[in-house]
Amino acid sequence: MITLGEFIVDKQDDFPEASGELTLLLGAIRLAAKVVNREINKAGIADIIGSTGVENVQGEVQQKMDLYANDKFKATIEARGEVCGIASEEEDEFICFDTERGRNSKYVILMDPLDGSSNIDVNVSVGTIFSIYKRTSPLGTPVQLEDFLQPGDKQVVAGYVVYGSSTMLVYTTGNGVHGFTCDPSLGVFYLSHENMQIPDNGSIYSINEGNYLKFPLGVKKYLKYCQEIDPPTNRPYTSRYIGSLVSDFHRNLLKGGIYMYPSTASAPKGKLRLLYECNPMAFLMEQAGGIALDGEKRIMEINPTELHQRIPFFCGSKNMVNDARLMLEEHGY
Ligand code: AHM
Ligand code: MG
Repeated sequence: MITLGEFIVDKQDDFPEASGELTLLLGAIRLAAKVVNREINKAGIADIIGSTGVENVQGEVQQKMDLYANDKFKATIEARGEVCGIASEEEDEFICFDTERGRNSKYVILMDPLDGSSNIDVNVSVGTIFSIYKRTSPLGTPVQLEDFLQPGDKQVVAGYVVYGSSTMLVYTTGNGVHGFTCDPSLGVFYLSHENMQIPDNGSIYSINEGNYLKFPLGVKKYLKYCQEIDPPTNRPYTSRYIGSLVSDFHRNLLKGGIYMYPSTASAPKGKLRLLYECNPMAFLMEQAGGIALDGEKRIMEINPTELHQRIPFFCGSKNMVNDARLMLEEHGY
């Protein structure tokens, strides 16, 4: 059995200029994930369920666990000192680690510390999503906004942790997607899913169908296509939607499927965040042989303009996303 730590060290040579910083950074993420996991498992008996009553910059009410996860990841990553700054879905602005060590670190990290957190109250899986880039500003200076506003194609590492019936950490460095399952008795992540590949065809579609009337015509047409009876193409597809991106993504990655969060009449840019959610998931999806689009363009080619930018998101099995793309192109999205 190979542990996550052993695997990361073993793969360090994938980076020509590897100096061990990424290895330490992934180690920090692994540690914070274990701490957050321990806390999530106590939901119901510890006072961590429910909202804080405080809204984040995007006008969403923060859950107690959102803040806990945000603080743990921030503190653990800062303590390891391998990044010059961090941007989080839970923070209004990016955080600059303006110390000698921080200024001389070459990476930035962006994260959604606890995605789908309202699901905790009802004992449903949630996740952490992270994305690492090399800074573009000079070493030795404080991190700048531009360091965080890079297209997804520049990601060095992306991954997620799913706190589910078992806890898994899945990541890519651009050499395939690898999944590790935590043995709770030892607190060790073991390699359980090497080189994950999404099937080219699937039979699951995942979308919040309650918004149907607010969807663009192309999305409505594609949903009707998913529901048509046509056994040779596996249709009707099965509808599966947890409302927890990491869990929905993880299931579709393993089984084959399409995940959609389109624009709606009331949210013209959709709901998901380009930097904290869509880019890391797009990197993982492409590495697993799938596709991730905003409806038309590759997610990872989009030049971000702001930290909390939202974008419509369509991702999953190659043939399913291509079918959707044709309908969006023809009828609008
Ligand atoms: P969050 O980052 O505030 O938790 O919101 C993101 C979540 C995703 O996990 C999930 O896919 C989506 O919101 C569900 O939204 P909706 O309830 O509109 O379907
Ligand atoms: Mg989120």
